[in-house]
Amino acid sequence: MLVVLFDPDTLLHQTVELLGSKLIPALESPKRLEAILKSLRISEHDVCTIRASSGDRGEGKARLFRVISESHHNGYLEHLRDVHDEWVSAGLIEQDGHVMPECFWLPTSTGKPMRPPRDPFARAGYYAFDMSSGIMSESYQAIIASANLAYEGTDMLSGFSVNASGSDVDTVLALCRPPGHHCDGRRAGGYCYINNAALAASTWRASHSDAQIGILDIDFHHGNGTQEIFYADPKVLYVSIHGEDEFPYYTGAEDECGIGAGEGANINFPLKVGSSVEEYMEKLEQALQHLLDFKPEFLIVSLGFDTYHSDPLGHFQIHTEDYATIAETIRRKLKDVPALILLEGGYVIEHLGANVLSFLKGWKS
Ligand code: Q9C
Ligand code: ZN
Repeated sequence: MLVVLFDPDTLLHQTVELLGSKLIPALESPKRLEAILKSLRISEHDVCTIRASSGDRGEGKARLFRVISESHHNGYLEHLRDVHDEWVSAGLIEQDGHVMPECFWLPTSTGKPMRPPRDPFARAGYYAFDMSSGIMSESYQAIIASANLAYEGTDMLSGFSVNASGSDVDTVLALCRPPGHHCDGRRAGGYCYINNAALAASTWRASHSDAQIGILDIDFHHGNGTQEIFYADPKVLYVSIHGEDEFPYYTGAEDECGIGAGEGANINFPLKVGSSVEEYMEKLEQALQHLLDFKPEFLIVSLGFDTYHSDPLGHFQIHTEDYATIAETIRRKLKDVPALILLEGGYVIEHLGANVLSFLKGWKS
């Protein structure tokens, strides 16, 4: 059985980004989720609404934060929570303003370690790597709601058993926003603030120690954050198919294979801009073979619809019906592996709903 998870608090985050030299409303907007929800409702697909912000204030929340802390720095999490208020108190912005970085941390020859500046204005550039990760008054609430969907979704799946003695939920689609795969645990970027995939992996491990976990990242962009977090980890296989030389520009090459004990557990498939669905499917088959050989007991799919042919931030020749083929191919190859599907990017609002429905149809076929 497949469950779709949604938290209305994820709609609260709405910020700006730098495009060229203009500050514009971020393409990663609440309208994306509204479009997806509308399509799901029209097709009478059940959507399960859960709220990070209600009820469970005690042990559940504490557990969520414990798991988030495994892959995210405490100073960074405090920054996400506090920086907007600090900027308002310092008179840098009004309540309805947006925190944006000015100067980023950069490596120097001094040998001095990275250290967060005390000044909250300066600090924005220490905890971010680009200007697509603004912070407004309700960002933090949405960021936690988004992360909580990954956390709760993983919990729902951890009771799954193939021989029907446990739960029959074998797939969860978590309608996360903001997305997660560009966040490396100490820097926001590419619309991402908490790495939802890393959080899901930590959540799974809390009840299945030593588990082999597979991550398939099929957002158009390379998931630099997820790669970074698991780069030395032999128990997590990260496999990504993404646009070559595209954002985030500095990662995603084929020769990035992992390090130390994690060598071999990181596989990148950069694909030329403008690639056809045939070229895409060829890479997908290879990616899935690697995942199958790894024998994961839990699969995380970072799913972006910015591979869509007319996406403003992506450049593959993929159409609505292709998402069914992609989903069916993943499911056929990795059947019986409980799967958490996390929404990442995808910016053509008018077609997002249809693309999600197509993916779900293929997954269930
Ligand atoms: N500023 C995801 O798809 N930069 N992130 C775009 C205009 C950010 C994409 C260029 C692209 C981020 C999750
Ligand atoms: Zn993307």
